[in-house]
Amino acid sequence: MRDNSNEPRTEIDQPDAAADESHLTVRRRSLLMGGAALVGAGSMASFSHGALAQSRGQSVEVRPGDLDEYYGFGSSGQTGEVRIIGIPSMREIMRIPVFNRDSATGWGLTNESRKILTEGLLPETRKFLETRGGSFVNGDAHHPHMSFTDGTYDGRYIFINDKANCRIARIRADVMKCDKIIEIPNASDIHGLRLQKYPRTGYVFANSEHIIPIPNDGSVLNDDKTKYWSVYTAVDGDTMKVAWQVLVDGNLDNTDADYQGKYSFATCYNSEKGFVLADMTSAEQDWVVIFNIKRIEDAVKKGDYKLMGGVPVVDGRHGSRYTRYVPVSNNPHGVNTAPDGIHVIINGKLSPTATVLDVRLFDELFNDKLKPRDVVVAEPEIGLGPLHTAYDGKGNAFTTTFLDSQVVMWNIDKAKRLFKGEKVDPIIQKLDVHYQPGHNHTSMGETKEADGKWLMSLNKFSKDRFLPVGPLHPENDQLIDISSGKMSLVHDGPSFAEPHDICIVHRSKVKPITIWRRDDPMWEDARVQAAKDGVKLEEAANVIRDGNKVRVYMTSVAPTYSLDKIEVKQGDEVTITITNMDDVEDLTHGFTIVRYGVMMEISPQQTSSVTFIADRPGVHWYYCQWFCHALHMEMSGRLIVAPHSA
Ligand code: K7E
Ligand code: CUA
Ligand code: CA
Repeated sequence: MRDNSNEPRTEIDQPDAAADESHLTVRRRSLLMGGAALVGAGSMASFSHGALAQSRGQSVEVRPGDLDEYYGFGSSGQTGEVRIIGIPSMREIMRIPVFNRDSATGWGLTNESRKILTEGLLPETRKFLETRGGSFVNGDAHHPHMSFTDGTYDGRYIFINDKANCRIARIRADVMKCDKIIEIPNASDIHGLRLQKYPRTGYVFANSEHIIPIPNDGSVLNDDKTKYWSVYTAVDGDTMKVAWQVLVDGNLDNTDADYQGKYSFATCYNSEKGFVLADMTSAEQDWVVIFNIKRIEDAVKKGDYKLMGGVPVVDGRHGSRYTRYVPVSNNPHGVNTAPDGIHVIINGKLSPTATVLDVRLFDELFNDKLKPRDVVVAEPEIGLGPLHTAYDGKGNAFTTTFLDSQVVMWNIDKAKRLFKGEKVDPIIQKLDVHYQPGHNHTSMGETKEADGKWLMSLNKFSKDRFLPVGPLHPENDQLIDISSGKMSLVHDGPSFAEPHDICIVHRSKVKPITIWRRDDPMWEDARVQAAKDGVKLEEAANVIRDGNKVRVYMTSVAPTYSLDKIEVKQGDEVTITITNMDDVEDLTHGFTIVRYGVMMEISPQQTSSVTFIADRPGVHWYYCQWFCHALHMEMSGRLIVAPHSA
């Protein structure tokens, strides 16, 4: 049945209280709100008042004191951070600075964060940044994904790419802080990023989107496309080192992996190797490249690779044993593996179709028993501009159509039957979204535990959906209830530039700690230096002079620092290391030095440090910028910098 209605559902069903024990909080609420309130709620008007946004027993409302059922780990595009969104409330709970700078926490200023931001840079980049503050200050974060074990989220890490500066970052899910960032060699624009799902992550797969000369050292400056390449990268998620790369024909856009640990795949929109739009779209077809992980690993073991930029690069161009190229309609974009572990859907972008591959046929494809197009099992027409597909775990797919501004719900099995010639319509429903969606994502939908409850549509334009705020508009993240087997729009949420992708993780998978462990590796350098200085971080109140280097150690216990005065000389290189000895949940202190550009977070039991040149003489107050105590305003001290002449 086709349903082109744009309206949210208006009929209200009584919740199905017996359905799922694990979601009792939400369901009890629904029951409580049920009866009286909902009887009169069968109108559009009631729907737009969030309090009654209710459908088939799923409430979008999370009442005061209640918690969301899902974590959304969302990218922020050109903002360069990761955001944690509560779902279904759509409240932004936390921001995790990654590729950006952050004033609140001192990300990019503290020694701990500077180490993470710089240690994984390539030598030539480090040199380039020497006169630019040592690290990039921008990033373009697209694809956040939580690590997997056995096909589902395991709560260890979240990985994310930086398209702008070719990096991949890892976030620890126990403390929700970034702990590693590496730059990928031989690449331009690390874009698509997805993780090995089985047996575990394992590999972080990432695409170099734009073709470039390798090495890109100035020796090739012309338009000779035979000198320009893209590489597919597998990073070891445990060591955060490049395991191997594969040289491919064409370019690479998005990627995903299977549920068997055998294959990964990537879309190519520039098989033409064009340098301008007209050339990039000139071919009738581009392709999806399939990577045979086992064969590539064997090649690396046997030495069938070239060392380029310090990493092994396997030749995966046409004719290689390591890859297969499956032609699909011109300029595809997203590639998404279904939770059934069988189907992989390529989204057509320029073509109104989605192409469905069956991973069970890939063995025979690699043994040359099948031709590339033989692994295509359906190619339904979806609408204009299909970009990304999400799943409900019940055999249905949800594809965003950028040009139509819709999410299209369709049935994979029916699409296969149609492909075989049967007269069936795979389209179930088309829902207008506001406006121009990129990614969409379902709850647990990129795991084998897809639960078919919520769908988020990450829309690129918001136009008239929010109060006007000037020429720059927010994006619009919309929440759609899919629990009834139909889509109904339940929430609009503005977001700052620019969510591309989100993974929606059930809260049972994530177990963050609330107080740092004193033996955390994050401040290992501070620990080592303190030991050399004979200082105990936990009891510190020391100023140690070492030539023109001054190392200051103190603790914070609300509402005081262990030192209320620090005396140094103009020109000294000062390192201030503070350990927060409060071990009360939520008791974060800060440290800010006035007119010195110094500010950092020190959460319970954390050690943070910052190094700066004390080149401004005078009296400079330092204070705690994180409200911590009734006497928080008084939590301060003076940095006294004696001028050269004194
Ligand atoms: Cu479609 Cu970078 Cu995943 Cu944006 S990408 S939409
Ligand atoms: Cu310590 Cu505010
Ligand atoms: Ca093309």
